[in-house]
Amino acid sequence: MSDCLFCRIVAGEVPASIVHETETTTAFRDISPQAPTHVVLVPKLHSPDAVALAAAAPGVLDDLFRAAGEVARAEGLADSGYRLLFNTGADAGQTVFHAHLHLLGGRQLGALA
Ligand code: IU
Repeated sequence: MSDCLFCRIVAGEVPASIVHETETTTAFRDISPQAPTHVVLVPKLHSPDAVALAAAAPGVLDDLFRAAGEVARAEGLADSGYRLLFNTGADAGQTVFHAHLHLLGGRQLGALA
């Protein structure tokens, strides 16, 4: 989708600090990090949120989690731990309506609100 920011990052039309890429997934550093490591993992396939992605292409959702494990290992977080989360819908704080998995780590994370 030409008006979707994350589609444009996946296409290389908008710059991003890409840390990992697979056939189905692009991962880049969040522009406004909420933790020492904050990576956003984005399916190349456009889907508005994670639940829609699960319905449309469950294998791509699997790929996202596999890629998250690889990023966590590369960032040195595999032993200390990290948080994976999908904001789904406006009340959850989703601002970009292209499914994406947040990976946060590098500090003790607080309880979820
Ligand atoms: P959210 O779950 O939809 O709130 O997450 C969107 C994230 O995308 C958010 O953490 C932003 O900081 C991040 N982001 C980005 O990394 N690069 C951008 O150009 C824009 C948003 I706009």
